[in-house]
Amino acid sequence: MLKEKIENLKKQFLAEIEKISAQGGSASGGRPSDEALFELEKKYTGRKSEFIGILKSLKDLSPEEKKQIGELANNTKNQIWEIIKNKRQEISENSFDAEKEKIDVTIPGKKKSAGHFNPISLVRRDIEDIFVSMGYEIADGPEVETGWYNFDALNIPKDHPARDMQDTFFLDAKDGEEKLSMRSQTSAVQARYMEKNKPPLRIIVPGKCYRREATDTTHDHTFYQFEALIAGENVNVGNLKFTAQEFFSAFFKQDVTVRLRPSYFPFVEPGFEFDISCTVCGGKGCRACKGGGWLEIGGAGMVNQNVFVSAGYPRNKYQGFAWGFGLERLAMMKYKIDDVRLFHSGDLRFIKQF
Ligand code: FA5
Repeated sequence: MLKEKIENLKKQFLAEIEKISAQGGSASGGRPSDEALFELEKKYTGRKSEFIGILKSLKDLSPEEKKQIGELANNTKNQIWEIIKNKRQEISENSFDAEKEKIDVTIPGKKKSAGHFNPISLVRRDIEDIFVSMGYEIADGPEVETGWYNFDALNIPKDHPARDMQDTFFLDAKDGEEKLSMRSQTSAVQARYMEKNKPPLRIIVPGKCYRREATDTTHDHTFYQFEALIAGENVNVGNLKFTAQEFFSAFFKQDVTVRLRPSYFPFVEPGFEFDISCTVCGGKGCRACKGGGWLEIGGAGMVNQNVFVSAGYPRNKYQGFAWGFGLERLAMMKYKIDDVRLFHSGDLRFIKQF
């Protein structure tokens, strides 16, 4: 009886595996699905299967029958497992489904977004290209600065009111140590560079500056300046004006006129506020220049002899000019941006426009 039951179960199993293989469809090459195989295995050899029930009932048989039927049951179970194992093997070896995996080459591809430069970097690179082509070197200095380089060497003594013109972020210091500050102007690099280099020299210093500002559309706590410094034996205000004019015309790709207005910076003598003709209206007067035709860019002047002396040069041997222009201000004009705070806001909607 048991013998027939086992043989019937085997026949039934073989019929079923044939059926689920056919259901896999011709595209599958007559292979059942993984799930169907799993179900079949459970049905025939799982803990609650009829087959296991038969094996359990062997204990009630005579030793002779137990041996005979037990052997048959075990062999049949192993055959079932072997068949299932082979089917699984076939599935994993032939899992490529041409129908499912065919590629439609006419579907438009997904565009990968490559990174791009922040407008500050674009402007900085433009500036560097123009000055390198004019024979200038690009210099650099630390953003955390000593009082000496940020102020003293620039002819701004300890209690001079000029220090108040630039509200500065100071870092904590241990007792007896100097309080360092975040550089408030790229002019701090002037003495650093001159200590190590003798005239004639021509440098620009594009870099970050920090000030404790009540921010508004034209003032941020973090911003870029680019300093220019030139020193030699025959340098005059005419050189300053000409160089600046050449630069701005190249930068804005249009004729730009510059205007110097007398102003005060302790590190230059004479000192100027530096304006350029409005790049939006060409100087006729518009909203961007508030009708005046001029835009203020930064400070400039002839290097004060005290600065040369601080850097170790002899007094009155050399002349030089220097300026410190706002880099964001140039970017704002070039790209028609109306709020300086956008540059460092981290707002991707803004940045992605460039
Ligand atoms: C200076 O910083 C001088 N060191 C410039 C200088 C250099 C004069 C060499 C003479 C010789 P001032 O504080 O005006 O000057 O700043 C120069 C320019 O930096 C400003 O005209 C403006 O374009 C930019 N700037 C200054 N403060 C800010 C700010 N908070 N946010 C954005 N731009 C600023």
